[in-house]
Amino acid sequence: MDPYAPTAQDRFSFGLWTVGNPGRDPFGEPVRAVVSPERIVQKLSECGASGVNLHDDDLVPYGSSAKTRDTIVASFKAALEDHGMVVPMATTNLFSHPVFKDGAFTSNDPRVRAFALGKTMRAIDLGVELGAKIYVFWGGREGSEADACRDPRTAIARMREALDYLCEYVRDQKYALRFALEAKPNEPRGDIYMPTTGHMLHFISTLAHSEMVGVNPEVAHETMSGLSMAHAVAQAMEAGKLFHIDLNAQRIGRYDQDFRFGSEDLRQAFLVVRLLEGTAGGEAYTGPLHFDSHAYRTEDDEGVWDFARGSMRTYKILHERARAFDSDPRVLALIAERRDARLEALSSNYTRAKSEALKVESIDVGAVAKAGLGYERLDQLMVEHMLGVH
Ligand code: DIG
Ligand code: MN
Ligand code: MN
Repeated sequence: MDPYAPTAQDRFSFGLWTVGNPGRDPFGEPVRAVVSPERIVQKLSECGASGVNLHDDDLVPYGSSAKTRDTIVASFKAALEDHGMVVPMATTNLFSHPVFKDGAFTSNDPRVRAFALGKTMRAIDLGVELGAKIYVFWGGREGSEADACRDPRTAIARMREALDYLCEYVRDQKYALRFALEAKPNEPRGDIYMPTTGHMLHFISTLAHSEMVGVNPEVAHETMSGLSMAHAVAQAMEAGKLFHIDLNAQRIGRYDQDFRFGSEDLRQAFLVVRLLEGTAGGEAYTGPLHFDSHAYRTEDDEGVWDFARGSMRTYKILHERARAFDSDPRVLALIAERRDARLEALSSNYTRAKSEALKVESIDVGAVAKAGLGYERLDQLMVEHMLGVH
């Protein structure tokens, strides 16, 4: 039995747009045929994934009649049923149609903002109908090039107004749905508002129903900003706001590559899996593990499923390596927390007396400054565990 074969318990999911990506890019036409949603469901099930996600337009082409919509949805539901697949997450395409060329919720045109709200509510209805419990908002066009076009504060206020409105809609409809905001620094806009997970975490705190709203950090997007995905994930987890996650791979300073998970910065991938799975002792993430990525444009249909299988295998291999790393006595000794009950008591839960005592406390700073921390040994052990030496 392959120890790295994915199972339904792994909660792996892919968007219709990921394994259905036909290989079009800004400089070339599609290289692969369009794959039907039903075949995607079947093939993902065969690969061992358990979830399939969608934008509204991925399943129901924009402009379809109500009758066509219902026929498409019925066929998709049958495929989900036949192959034992679920829909953990849904989202809205608020970036392809030309009407969104200057944004959706942050557009200067109230007609666009109204249209975007209507389209999103219909897409929320579809997602809930398919069983989604998480709704992602990636504001791909919510940004600018000619920055004098609007005060960024107005953009933030419009985004807040839209999300508060949509939270009210979900509450009014009594949907069991939570929102996850996905940050990206740029592309397709010159700059995208609220460009990192950190920006989103603050923005969420300003919403009327912030308890319903979390984040969906993506490896590629934090990396594009030159930031640590592991730190973004950790801050989201610490805030109780990691509602979803987009796993892929990315080289800094490049366009949004959305490569196969683990195919670029393997250290970051290892550290992210270590956090998500809680192998170092922290609380684990129990939400969907979504691979928002696609096969290289060089690949044929079979290569697409190599991509999907590789994404999940790498995750499971890194999970096993993180478990081994965090149970290695040498590692445990090196990261054992130094304790000093007296100083810790003085340094927490402020009182006037504690402050006066700390101000005159004598610490042997020379000894502390001289002591080596053993991080070379620790990091070498991490690298060796990642390489499967131990
Ligand atoms: C891009 O990273 C975005 C869109 O693919 C989608 O809206 C979101 C959901 O994963 N990620
Ligand atoms: Mn991306
Ligand atoms: Mn994404």
